[in-house]
Amino acid sequence: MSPDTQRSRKPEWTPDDGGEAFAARVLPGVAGGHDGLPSMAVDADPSPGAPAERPARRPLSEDEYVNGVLAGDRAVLARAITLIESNAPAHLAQSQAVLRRLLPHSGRAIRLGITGVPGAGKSTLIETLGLELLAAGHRLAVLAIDPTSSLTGGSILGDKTRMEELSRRPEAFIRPSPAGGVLGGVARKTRETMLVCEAAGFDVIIVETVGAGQNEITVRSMVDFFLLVLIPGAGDELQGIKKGVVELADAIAINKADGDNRLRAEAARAEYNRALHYLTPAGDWRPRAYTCSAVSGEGIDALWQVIGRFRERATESGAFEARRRAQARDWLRALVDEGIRAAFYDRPAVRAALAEVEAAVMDGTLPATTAAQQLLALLEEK
Ligand SMILES: Nc1nc2c(ncn2[C@@H]2O[C@H](COP(=O)(O)OP(=O)(O)OP(=O)(O)O)[C@@H](O)[C@H]2O)c(=O)[nH]1
Ligand SMILES: [Mg+2]
Repeated sequence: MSPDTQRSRKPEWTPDDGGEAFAARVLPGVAGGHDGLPSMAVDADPSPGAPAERPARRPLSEDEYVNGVLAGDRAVLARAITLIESNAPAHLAQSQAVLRRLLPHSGRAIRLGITGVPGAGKSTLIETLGLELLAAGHRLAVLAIDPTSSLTGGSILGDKTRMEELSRRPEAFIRPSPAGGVLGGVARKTRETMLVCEAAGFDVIIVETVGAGQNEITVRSMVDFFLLVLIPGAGDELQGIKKGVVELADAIAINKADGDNRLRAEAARAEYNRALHYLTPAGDWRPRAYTCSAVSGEGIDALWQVIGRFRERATESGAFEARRRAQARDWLRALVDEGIRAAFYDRPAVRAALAEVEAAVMDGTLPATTAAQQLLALLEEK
């Protein structure tokens, strides 16, 4: 395989007639071999070079997906995620059937969301924390939502190199979420991927997202604990952090608290603690700011302990389960909303009238409220 095709290739499961219905491309992980072992990067089929032993494109049956995932078979897990990521209607039916059977086996992991501006050190922090977690016997899945990759083309690969050691470990699974398509699509795929990873036995799931507006809210809606990673010495404005995002956080990590940065990190921590103090906590959990260094590892263990305390307390109070139940309900409603909207705009009568009504509103000849009423009245039409 040439280096180029190795960098980005269609998922191995892609059917020949799948065309561009597949938003995802599979990137291989960091090449293995440093220790003489094959690469453990597993979002790609581990045997792409061995078609003789394993027919590469044989579609898997529903049973094969379910049993493979439950057995923790990484190749099947990767293919199940590829199935979930497919935008083809036929694949949706199969992925939903698989998911339905896996659902009873999901839910046992702690789900962490990690957000922060580009370069805050999220991936480095995940690498450091992740290696500690593996040492403690956990199994970790990292799902990276990368909204910028369709523009830069390289961010995901960068992420994988920053989680270099983690991506080589068999107890870890790193999977970039496809950036293409609508946000709702990313949300569905990430959420369902998370469930499948849980069914495969991963007991810690981390969703990494770049702080860029809507993403945080989407990730917040699918995780138990939301960690905001900031760096010292930059104001909120500079860090591109929307005011509301601080309010979503269950904890703030001031990263890069090392070398010359230590004092500034301490000052930032104090400042954020003051800010957090004025926010009304949602339950009995009071978010606080901490300093850490993803590079030296200082403070990372303490962060994990904070997460552990949160889980313990929220489980005891029932808030943990209540949050998950509310998330599931909200997700259902969001899907229904999306479906209604799509069905509405798809109606022939709406399609016929829309441009003209919109033009009238833009020209200022028709009030928007009246226009909306006119369009919605088309729902009555057969
Ligand atoms: N000094 C210092 N540098 C760090 C620390 N954590 C990360 N870095 C460096 O900061 C840069 C960005 O780190 P990443 O982990 O890639 O940051 P990120 O938030 O994942 O970035 P994106 O995924 O691009 O949004 C890298 O050069 C890291 O080596 C830290 O604790 N201390
Ligand atoms: Mg990153």
